[in-house]
Amino acid sequence: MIDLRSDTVTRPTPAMRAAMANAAVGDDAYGEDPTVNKLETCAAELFGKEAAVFVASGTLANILGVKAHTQHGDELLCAERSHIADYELGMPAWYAGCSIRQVQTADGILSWELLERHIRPPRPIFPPTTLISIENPHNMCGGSVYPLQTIDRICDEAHARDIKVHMDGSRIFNAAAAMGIPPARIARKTDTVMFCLSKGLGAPVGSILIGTSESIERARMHRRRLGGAWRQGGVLAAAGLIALRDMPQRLHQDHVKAKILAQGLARIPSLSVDPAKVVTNILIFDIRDTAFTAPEFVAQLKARGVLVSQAGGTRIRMVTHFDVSMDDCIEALSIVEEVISNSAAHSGERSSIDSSAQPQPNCGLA
Ligand code: TLP
Repeated sequence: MIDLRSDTVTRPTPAMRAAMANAAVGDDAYGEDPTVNKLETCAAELFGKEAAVFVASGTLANILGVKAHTQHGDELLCAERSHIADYELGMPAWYAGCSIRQVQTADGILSWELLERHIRPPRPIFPPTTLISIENPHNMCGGSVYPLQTIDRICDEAHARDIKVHMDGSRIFNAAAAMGIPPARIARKTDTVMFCLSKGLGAPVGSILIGTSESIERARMHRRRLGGAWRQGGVLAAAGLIALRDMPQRLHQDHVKAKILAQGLARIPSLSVDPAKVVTNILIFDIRDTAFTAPEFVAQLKARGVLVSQAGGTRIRMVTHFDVSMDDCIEALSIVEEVISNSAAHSGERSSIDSSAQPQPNCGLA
């Protein structure tokens, strides 16, 4: 199978497995796991911030970020189709008691001008806007990346109004690779930033939330409340340290693969994708001009050994990573081409695969 569903499917490298086997560990609930401590210190230093906390998932890192900055009854702003709003089971509402206002954007990129009109003035009838969440890169908008000045301006204007800024930097190392700058520069003015070790960086488990000592203390308390405190978490943190050491410098290779895929797909007449917009490892294309529904298309590819995911409506997502080679991508392209030309040859006939009867590899995205 050529697995382009997500970079979450990457498996730990031999160096990670060796580090896990040999990790020095202790009870992290007592603050005594040396490897977890090392990973947290390393991540805080890497981002030039005071403190960091290692957690099980990006979803947990995001809700701890929200909880670090908000009170029940507050409102947070984010771009439409943000992960925090669409794919985290309503955690900001469920756990933090916050409503979410999603702001319409082109390509998932917020600007201060777009945000400003959604910020509630302080009146006794409005939920106070206390947090802005920036997803960078923006997953469901094809891995789009924020210009630095846009982030800096959002942070400056928000801070002037006592509003905090959290960055869902699940793939911030991809943004950094695309821009050729350190991730610390991207998140310099944000109050908290989280990133995932378990996506393009290849670690088996884990994400990190970074911020001030005070906000991270608050996050630690809520992590424990949610059952997320580690014991000998060093076994996992050891892989995270290798991920930070070995993987950021190879991410541009995944971006080249995504670009080549996008350029190939753009040459197939009934598919819509703009290769110029593919700057990281995610690409989303539209099959609305083909004979297929998204579940049918996904099933056709799966039957020929290519896994992709649905991204809503007639949109399909592919994500490149180190477990798919350039040759895999070229093969995936020719399989897509074959599926499309077969459907054109048999137009009128619907797919012979009963997609409703098959489990859909859509990662819950549609
Ligand atoms: N994204 C996953 C799926 O959940 C959709 C994927 O395959 O892309 N923020 C962003 C921007 C994400 O893309 C994800 C995961 C998360 C947060 C949550 O991370 P996890 O899955 O570790 O909870």
